[in-house]
Amino acid sequence: MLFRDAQAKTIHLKDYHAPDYLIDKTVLRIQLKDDETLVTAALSMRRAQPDRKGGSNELTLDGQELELRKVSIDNTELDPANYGVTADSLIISSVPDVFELETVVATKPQNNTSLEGLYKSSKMYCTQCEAEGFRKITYYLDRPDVMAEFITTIEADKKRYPILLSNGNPVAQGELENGRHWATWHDPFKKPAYLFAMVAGDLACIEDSFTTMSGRDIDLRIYVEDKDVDKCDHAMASLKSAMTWDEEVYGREYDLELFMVVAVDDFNMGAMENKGLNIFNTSCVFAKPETTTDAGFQRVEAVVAHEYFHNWSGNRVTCRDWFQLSLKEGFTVFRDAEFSADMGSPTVKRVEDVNLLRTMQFAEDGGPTAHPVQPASFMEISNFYTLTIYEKGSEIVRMIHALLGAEQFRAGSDLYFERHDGQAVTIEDFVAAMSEVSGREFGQFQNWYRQAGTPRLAITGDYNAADKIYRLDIKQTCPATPECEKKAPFLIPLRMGLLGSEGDLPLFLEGKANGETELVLEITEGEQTIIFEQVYEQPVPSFLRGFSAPVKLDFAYSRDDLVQLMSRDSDGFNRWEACNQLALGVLQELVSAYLAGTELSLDKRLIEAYRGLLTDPTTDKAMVALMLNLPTEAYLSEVAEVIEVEAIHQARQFARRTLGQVLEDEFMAVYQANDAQLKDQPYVASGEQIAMRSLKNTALAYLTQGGSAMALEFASEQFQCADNMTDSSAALAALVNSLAANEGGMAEAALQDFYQRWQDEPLVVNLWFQLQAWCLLPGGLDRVLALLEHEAFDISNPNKVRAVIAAFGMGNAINFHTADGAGYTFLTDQIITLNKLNPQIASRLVTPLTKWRKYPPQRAELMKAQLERLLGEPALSKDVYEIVNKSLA
Ligand code: B3K
Ligand code: ZN
Repeated sequence: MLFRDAQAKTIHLKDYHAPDYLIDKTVLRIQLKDDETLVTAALSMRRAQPDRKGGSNELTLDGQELELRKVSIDNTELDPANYGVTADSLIISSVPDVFELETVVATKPQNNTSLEGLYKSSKMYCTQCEAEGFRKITYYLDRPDVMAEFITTIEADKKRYPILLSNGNPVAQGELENGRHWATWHDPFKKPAYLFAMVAGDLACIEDSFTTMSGRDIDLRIYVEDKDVDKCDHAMASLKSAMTWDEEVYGREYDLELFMVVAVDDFNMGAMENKGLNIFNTSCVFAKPETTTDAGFQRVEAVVAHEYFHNWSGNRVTCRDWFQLSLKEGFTVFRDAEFSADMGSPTVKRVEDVNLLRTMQFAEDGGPTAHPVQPASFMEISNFYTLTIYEKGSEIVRMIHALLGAEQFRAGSDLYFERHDGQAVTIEDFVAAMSEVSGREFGQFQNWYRQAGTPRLAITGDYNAADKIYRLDIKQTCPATPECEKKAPFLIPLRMGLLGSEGDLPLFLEGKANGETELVLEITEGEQTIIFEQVYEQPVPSFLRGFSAPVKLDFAYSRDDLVQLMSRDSDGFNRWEACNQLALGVLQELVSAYLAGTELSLDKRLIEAYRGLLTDPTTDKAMVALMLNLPTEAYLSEVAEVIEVEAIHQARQFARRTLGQVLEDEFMAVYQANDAQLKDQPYVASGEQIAMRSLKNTALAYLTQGGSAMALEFASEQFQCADNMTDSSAALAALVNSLAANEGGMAEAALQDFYQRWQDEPLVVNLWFQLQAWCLLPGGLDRVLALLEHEAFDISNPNKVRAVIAAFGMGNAINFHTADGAGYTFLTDQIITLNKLNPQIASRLVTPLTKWRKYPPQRAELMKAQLERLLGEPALSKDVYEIVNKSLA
């Protein structure tokens, strides 16, 4: 048999055509053995349009890295003359209209380091098939619009693999000779191959049950290694909350008798929504106060919910092709965000999501890998599990929700699920359902799906006191992106209000009396003027409330306006945003001063605003903690024309230090008050406690940055006495980033202590790796090189790669972007190693280099040279090739 490398070719949405053949039923027998795994696939197939005249009878099945042992049609083995095998297909020259195809292939999951298809994670077998991994298990029509009923039998050694799982319901099991056993599973819901899953291992399980709204009892099981059973309660509780929420908010009930989650150590992303058998990265299942931070608890809740919600938005109604990926991902992210908002604080959740979007997705949208939410082409679909598909996709669904209102949106979602249940559909089908229930036309709105780039709204306001008129001139633009030079205007829902001295003013749009204090303007033109009448005082406008559209907005606020909005806007998100804008302006001013070589001085208005936050007991603690977080270096880089790494870093550090010093008493008081209050209560990951811990640890970070000796004592005492990982890791991070604590040996001692204590908990060791990779003190690359040599580091485990290599490349600019380019060479070395082991992970690591054009010439050249070095690598995976190639184009 001949193996060639699969060709890197571009696939276009416009070339989509429906499948020529369909698979009604897929019967799999998977025999797991130490040397090789045999997969027998019996597929009941038929021609999709039997009446169509002409056309060939040739059948092409997808398959990669498979060793074909046998192929037969209707029980007759085929002569090799009648089929051919390439690196990524099996071609049978002629097949009947209706037939049974049987193939037997051998694979070696024990050598599969790509973590795609069937592979081993520690001692267990597991699978990851989305998007195109099933073709590494057997020859198949591996595309989401081919949906089949699956019957799966797994056979393995009983002692080492007592648990055998697949999608659907268990139907039979039995013993075999030589200590082997088997189990058969049946999934009655037709599904694409990407939702297939199987697991074999020695697993313990925690069990619970859920009664659905129609009174059906569902068995819930979480399978983990025996040592981890004490870490699953939060995931189980989250699952039950998600099931209840989806019934209440979307009227969606679970459909099988059993819902299973399996946690594995080695996983390329967070989790996977396989029908009835979700497979999770342990990092998104395990949660225990001693080992998991508050952020970890929240992530588990969100990811468990996200995967569960896919049962409807993704599984029951799936994607026609991978250009429609955001159909399921954007919608499901929107669903999980609303769920998390309902479980905790909606404003906090919104601020967190908008921060991610504006920092990471806007950067993606402005760089060489920018792509529309419905891309027009791709080379490797794994590269399209992006912030654009997920986060911007969710923002688009949120805008539809805003335009329709909750009730019509629900009617639209009901229609969508009902009309397309059991089908593989498109983004247009989703929008059509929303359009139909509302009578709204979505023509222009769909530009959001088809055009990449972040639109910009430039607004000027003019108040005419004599006529009591406030006039807004709004201009929208969108920069060119690789796929499109000139953009058609977007429909931008701009939720807004006008703030007067006594609060929100009633709004009277020209010609229309309404008097509401908030409205959603629909911006549809390149240039648009809005006139408000009966405005009796000069207002301060509050735009984009709740961040009503994923755009950049320019309005020349004075710092005093921002201080006003920060304390008085009726919209919680915009109160945070005003603080964020105030801090951003101050930091940008410091960056300019640093570049000009002038002395840095911090605007008193920011200091006073922060003092107000720290001393006002009425402001929500979670909000205070959020507002005290200065815009990150990553965000400052995103909004900069040219990224001046050192200036950005020094400006921000200066602000942190100064605030820590000037407000030492206030930070101290906040630290002590919250610490004392928390000490009286047992740990719970509740919104209230999370806010207190976050506020207290933010205060601690400012204090240690400010150089307070007392703060180091607090940090050290907190590190030793904490009963939860949030406090313990925050204290450790404060020590690790403190020059004084490093010089005194305190930081090193704490690091050793921490490792000794947690070395048997891989996820905690990852936190330990990450906070060292993030350490901002000089010498970052040497520290990271040492971490790679550490006994606990393992480059074949994606979580470890993320904790060390990605954390350094994406979260430690000052150490990564040293002027000699050593960080770039280091990252490229790692990408080259990973390109062979795990192309998906390798490709993600290229991200920081893709932004090379935004850096000053010297650094840009060094980054570019490393991209060119990658391009010259022999045997570059499609994954890495596509990103590097686009970055250099
Ligand atoms: N659908 C999966 C992601 C699969 C990624 C494949 N490379 C997880 C999720 O979004 O729910
Ligand atoms: Zn998803």
